[in-house]
Amino acid sequence: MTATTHHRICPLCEACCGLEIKTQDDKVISIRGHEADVLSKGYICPKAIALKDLHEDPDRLRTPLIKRNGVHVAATWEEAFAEIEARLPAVIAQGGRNATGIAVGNPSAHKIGLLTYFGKLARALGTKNVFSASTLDQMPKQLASGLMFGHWLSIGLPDISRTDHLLVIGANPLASNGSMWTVPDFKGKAKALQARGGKLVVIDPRRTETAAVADAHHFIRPGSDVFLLAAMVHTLFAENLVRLGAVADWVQGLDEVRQAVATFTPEAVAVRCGMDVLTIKTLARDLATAERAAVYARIGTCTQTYGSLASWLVDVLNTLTGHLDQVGGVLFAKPAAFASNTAGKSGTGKGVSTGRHHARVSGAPEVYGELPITCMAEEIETPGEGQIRALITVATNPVLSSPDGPRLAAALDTLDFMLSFDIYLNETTRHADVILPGLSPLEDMHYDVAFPQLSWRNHARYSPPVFAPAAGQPQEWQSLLKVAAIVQGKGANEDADLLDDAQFAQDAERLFGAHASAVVAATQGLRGPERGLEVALRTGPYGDGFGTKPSGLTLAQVKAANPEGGIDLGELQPRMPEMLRTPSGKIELAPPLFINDLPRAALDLARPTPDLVIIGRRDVRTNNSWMHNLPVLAKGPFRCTALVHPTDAARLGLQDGGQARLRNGTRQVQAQVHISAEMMPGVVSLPHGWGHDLPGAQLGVAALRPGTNLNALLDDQLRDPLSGNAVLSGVAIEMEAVT
Ligand SMILES: Nc1nc2c(c(=O)[nH]1)N[C@H]1C(S)=C(S)[C@@H](COP(=O)(O)OP(=O)(O)OC[C@H]3O[C@@H](n4cnc5c(=O)[nH]c(N)nc54)[C@H](O)[C@@H]3O)O[C@H]1N2
Ligand SMILES: Nc1nc2c(c(=O)[nH]1)N[C@H]1C(S)=C(S)[C@@H](COP(=O)(O)OP(=O)(O)OC[C@H]3O[C@@H](n4cnc5c(=O)[nH]c(N)nc54)[C@H](O)[C@@H]3O)O[C@H]1N2
Ligand code: SF4
Ligand SMILES: [Mo]
Repeated sequence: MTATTHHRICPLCEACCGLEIKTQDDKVISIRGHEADVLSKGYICPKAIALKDLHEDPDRLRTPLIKRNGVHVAATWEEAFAEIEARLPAVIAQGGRNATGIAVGNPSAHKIGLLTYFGKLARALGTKNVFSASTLDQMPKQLASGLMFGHWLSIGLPDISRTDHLLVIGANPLASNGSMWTVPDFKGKAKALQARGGKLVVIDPRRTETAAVADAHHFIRPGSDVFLLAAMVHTLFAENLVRLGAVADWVQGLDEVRQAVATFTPEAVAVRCGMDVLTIKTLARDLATAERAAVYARIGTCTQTYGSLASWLVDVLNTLTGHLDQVGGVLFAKPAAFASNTAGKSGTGKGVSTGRHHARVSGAPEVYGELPITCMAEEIETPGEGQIRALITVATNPVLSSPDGPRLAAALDTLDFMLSFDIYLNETTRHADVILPGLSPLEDMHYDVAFPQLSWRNHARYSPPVFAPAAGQPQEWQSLLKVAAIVQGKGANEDADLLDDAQFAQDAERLFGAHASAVVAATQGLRGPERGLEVALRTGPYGDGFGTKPSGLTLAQVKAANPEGGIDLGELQPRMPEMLRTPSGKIELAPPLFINDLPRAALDLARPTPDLVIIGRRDVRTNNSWMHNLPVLAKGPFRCTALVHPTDAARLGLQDGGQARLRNGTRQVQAQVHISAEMMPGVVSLPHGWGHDLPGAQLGVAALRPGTNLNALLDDQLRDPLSGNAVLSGVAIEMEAVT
């Protein structure tokens, strides 16, 4: 038998590398980087190889499970949908739509079926209790970008191949491979930057893998980025370094920003940041005087109580130094499909707002259609109208991923019904009454919906399935539609394809009016996400407009380009003011929500800082909570260690390799200590996504070295009040040796 070669985008992280996968019969025989891939040019990390383990993992679910007498048993698809029909509508009948909740997690961003069909189920439920991993992650960045530029996914991206100066704050792309920035082989691109005389500067409470290759690294006290950034902005004004450059005509709010940062002098913030005054000033001056420079900040700056302020100030800095929308500065992608900032009227739009409704218990405002995921436990626990009695989880494991996992786990057990779309019986899905498994990524076609909006280069890449799914196994979008139909009272026996056809006809009517029937006719033979993709590509900025621009893109062309690594649409280009979707048609430099929140931060400056705080950590061989069951990644040194600076270890009597108890109020966990001068003194680092020792899960490999659940230590009540994002970083803890 000869091997067959396939090309597929890796679905495991935001780098979205192009893979070359060789198969023989139904076996994967090799996985390598696809050299011709227009985005990743052959780069991969060790996780790509683990796709084989994932595909073959005996613990990966292939049939639905139903919980009977406390035990999960295999069921047919008919039985599973019948069980859902028997139990879910009853909850809605009794408690109304808000008696349901739905939570969606990280892998859905990497599956076009989940990403484009999740919303259909959420809309069918009609609940305001919609949660996602976004409020454990990047919601502050999305809120800041939304208020400044008019859309939630208008994210400024460093033009890494042409910049001379890159300031990285609270991100470790050498381990994470980039986030809110699809930039495969960050290391290679950073080296090229340095080779042409440019500088990489890193600000992080740990001397990370990225810091190790940087030209300069500065420690910062966790949670104090807002102070550093405000003081840098202050310095630009104080030293007359503000240059708006080419975007000057579009900027609104300069004076408000100047006034708002007036008290945040470098002298006022230095102690709080753990940095010296000159360093803060130099960071600002270097940024202002570099011809081509960019500030990139990520999860470390988001998962704090001032996450939105910090995210906003990052783009204030980019704007005030003349680097926004500049080649070699910060640019906006122009993706081929699905981008709201390429649709509708150009240069102006509805903008974004928050607080259209509020969480029932905490009163937290809705942001981007969601409530904070850290409100989920109390929304389940607290009686009254709108109490969540049925929960649907879609590709999420909040018992490990979200603060106070033990509290959430206990709450899940009190639900009347829980349904999980997941591929494992794990720490969260063990609580589900029904689990509907998705396909292996190798059985799924794919096109990235979100990441081309965040990519270092414009492109269009389509991945056909490598293997056909097992007979009778539905695609996840089909299962989502079936459950939506059950919720809508159509019963469990509707055909998913017919449901999809009906829905598509309706959507086409809404979107294309008089042309709807022509669009339906032009997409004959396609279904599901693939049909949505065809419409998005053809009506997108490079599309053929269904024949009105005959040389434009179609799905057929993107498919045909798969063996040669997709279609390259070139380097990012300046897009002002066309990409703006703010009501004013301006870059909103001073959104009132942020200006009004700065005094909260100013008050905080006076408070004492704790002796010991905890932060997270990522390792290239892990991914959040769900890849510890894959043998190729699980082997090697134990990674769930608590890194402690030598002076802290000495002060606390901790031994390298020994066990320590970490305490936050009444919450406590135990972890293995690793003494490391990488850490800023006073800061401990423990990775998240571990703790695979809970009963009822089926994760044979992960359970061998379960590690510690960092989120069992964190408080679900700590949030950024503007974005609802959880505080995962800089939380005060105590630590003691366990003998
Ligand atoms: N303390 C702390 N906590 C954190 C973070 C941190 O830095 N510190 N990071 C946060 C961040 S950034 C994120 S994004 C969240 C992630 O948190 P989650 O969104 O909960 O994601 P994971 O923990 O990766 O869990 C993914 C789930 O999806 C399932 N899954 C995998 N593939 C598929 C599939 O194809 N279909 C379906 N249906 N299910 C699938 C897995 O089995 C698993 O249950 O964690 C957050 N939690
Ligand atoms: N290998 C691997 N890759 C991943 C993931 C994974 O789990 N493993 N998860 C994926 C996901 S879901 C995401 S969202 C991305 C995240 O991608 P990144 O944002 O690059 O995530 P991290 O590697 O956690 O880097 C965050 C850095 O912030 C630092 N930090 C912590 N607190 C603070 C603070 O208060 N201020 C500052 N300035 N820095 C701080 C930490 O020390 C850490 O080095 O990674 C993705 N890629
Ligand atoms: S960096 Fe690794 S996990 Fe991320 S997309 Fe590339 S190969 Fe996959
Ligand atoms: Mo994330």
